[in-house]
Amino acid sequence: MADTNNREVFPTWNPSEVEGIKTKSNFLRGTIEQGLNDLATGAIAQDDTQLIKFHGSYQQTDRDLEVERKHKKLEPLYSFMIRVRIPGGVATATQWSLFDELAKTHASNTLKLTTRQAFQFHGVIKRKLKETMQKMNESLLDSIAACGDVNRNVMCTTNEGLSPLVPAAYQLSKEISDHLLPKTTAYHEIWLDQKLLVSSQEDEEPIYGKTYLPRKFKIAIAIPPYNDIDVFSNDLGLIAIGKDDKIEGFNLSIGGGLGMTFTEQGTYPRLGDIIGYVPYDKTIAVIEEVVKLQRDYGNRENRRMSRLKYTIDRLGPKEFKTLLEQRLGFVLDKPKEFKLETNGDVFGWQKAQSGKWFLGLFIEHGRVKDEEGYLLKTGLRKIADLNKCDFRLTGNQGLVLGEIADKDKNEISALLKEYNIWPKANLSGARKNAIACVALNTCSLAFAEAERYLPSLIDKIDEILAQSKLTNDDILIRMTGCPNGCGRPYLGEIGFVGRSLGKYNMYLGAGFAGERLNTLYKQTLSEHEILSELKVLLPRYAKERKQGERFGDFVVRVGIVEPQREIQYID
Ligand code: SRM
Ligand code: SF4
Repeated sequence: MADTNNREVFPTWNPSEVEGIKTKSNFLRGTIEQGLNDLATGAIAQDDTQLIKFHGSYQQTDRDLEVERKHKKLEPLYSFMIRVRIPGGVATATQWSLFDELAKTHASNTLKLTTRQAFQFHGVIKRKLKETMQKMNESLLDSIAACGDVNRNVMCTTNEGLSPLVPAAYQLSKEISDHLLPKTTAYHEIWLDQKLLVSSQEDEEPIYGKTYLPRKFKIAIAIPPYNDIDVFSNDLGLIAIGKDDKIEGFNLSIGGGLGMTFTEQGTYPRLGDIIGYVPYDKTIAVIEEVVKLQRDYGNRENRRMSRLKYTIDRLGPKEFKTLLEQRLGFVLDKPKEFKLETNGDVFGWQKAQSGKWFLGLFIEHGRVKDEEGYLLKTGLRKIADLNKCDFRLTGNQGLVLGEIADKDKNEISALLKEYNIWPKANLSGARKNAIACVALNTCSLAFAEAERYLPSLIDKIDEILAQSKLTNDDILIRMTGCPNGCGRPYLGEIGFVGRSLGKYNMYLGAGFAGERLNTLYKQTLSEHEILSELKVLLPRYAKERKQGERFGDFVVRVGIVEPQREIQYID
């Protein structure tokens, strides 16, 4: 069958290499276990580097040392990143303390809070990988399906100070995560030494099947007016509709995804389309069917074209919706009205309906570490060791201390002050809202710096902002080291995407609430060129903006960039 452009809508795929690896992996086992015991190399077998992702880990190299080690004829300095599965990003104080310790003893002595509310350990050497996994599991958190071609960490606003709907949404995020967890026992066998009573061939994956999904799958829950989890950048987004503390249902968005490849025509960032409203009790059934449609119709040949967004655009959004409704056996209701106002974090103290306090903190690009004059990691550890709050990761690489009783507020505040964590003076609106992906030196796909560079660029941008009296204005700046979009740069009012070392494409004009993508403005700019552009754009914004107008809306209104389409509704 072909669509109106004569493209095959239901082609027969010539399976990619990764599909082959999954097929013969015996439900994600491969030879990972044997590879861990091979001490002649710091690496694991090539095929297993694909499989280990499903277990929440990536094999990486220290890219700073690439040239030097090659010169010395040494193999690259291999290590592993571990990503923890933690729906809604909520960790107990005990878990934080343990992770802090594990980072010190088994990893690079930093914790990375990711853009999907997860923890990452970097720099775990092969010899310590299993032990790290085991210790992490002792804290009752695991890394199953934190990466790989399955449903990833389910995101959800978890700052209870913002809305009484948060507890119900958080509960659902855990249920979705559990429901879509792979059923293979490979993880428990390999990492936790739990041998099976039955043969491993008995494994079954009722939702995913033997070859899992064609590609990663992402789900997030937004609670209007907050969109701090960027709901439209997810394969499947749920926008909560509720009353008091009860969620009645969700508007359903499908087909979001930000990754693209410079050299691959036909790849693009895309925001999800809203296709209807789902009552609360049918939510998991609907999610499962969307996942299964992607399983059955997703591209298994070209991994760069295999996310749900491409499946939907190939089939047609309306046709996809019809297929979904046929499988569900009912028609989706019309979407309900909602309004999103911001995709940034809310900082400072908020009191929840429960009477407990929640405090939004700024953690620059989610990197928890100690450095001279700023002992962030030590300070947060001291707070965790009190065991008087929990730790909630945000979708903007930030942190919320939660569930603080009135009686404990002063003690926690005193520690935050002692370690200069909160209140934090001299934070511009641009710095507070900035996101940067990991990039160098661990990410194998990075063309340019992001996390290690953006703070110094913002120092310079801050000077321009100060001259235009914009220091306190919230402006969303997002930077990534490549076009894959991990820091959601296409949703920045100003987005920087790495092209090569020191050079970035600059994007402008995303909506402040994550409802409109930005547009490519200039290509391969150096720092000097970026600052020259901003020296014109920011003063002009200060002078010509309308009352309350956001920077992203301004650059679109005055014609500096063409607007991208806003989110669409599919009838
Ligand atoms: Fe990402 C691949 C880091 C959120 C799109 N991402 C990677 C890898 C694993 C590189 C690799 O494949 O070798 C990066 C590891 C770097 C490192 O050293 O830690 C990486 N992604 C991250 C994190 C840690 C960025 C951060 O600084 O916070 C985020 C971890 C999220 C999590 O906890 O699960 C992260 N990645 C995202 C997001 C944002 C989101 O999900 O909200 C996106 C864009 C949304 C989307 O998926 O479309 C994103 N990552 C990608 C892609 C492009 C996927 C695509 O469809 O084209 C890749 C490359 C790939 O999958 O082949 C990628
Ligand atoms: Fe790596 Fe690119 Fe993702 Fe940044 S956006 S973490 S450079 S894959």
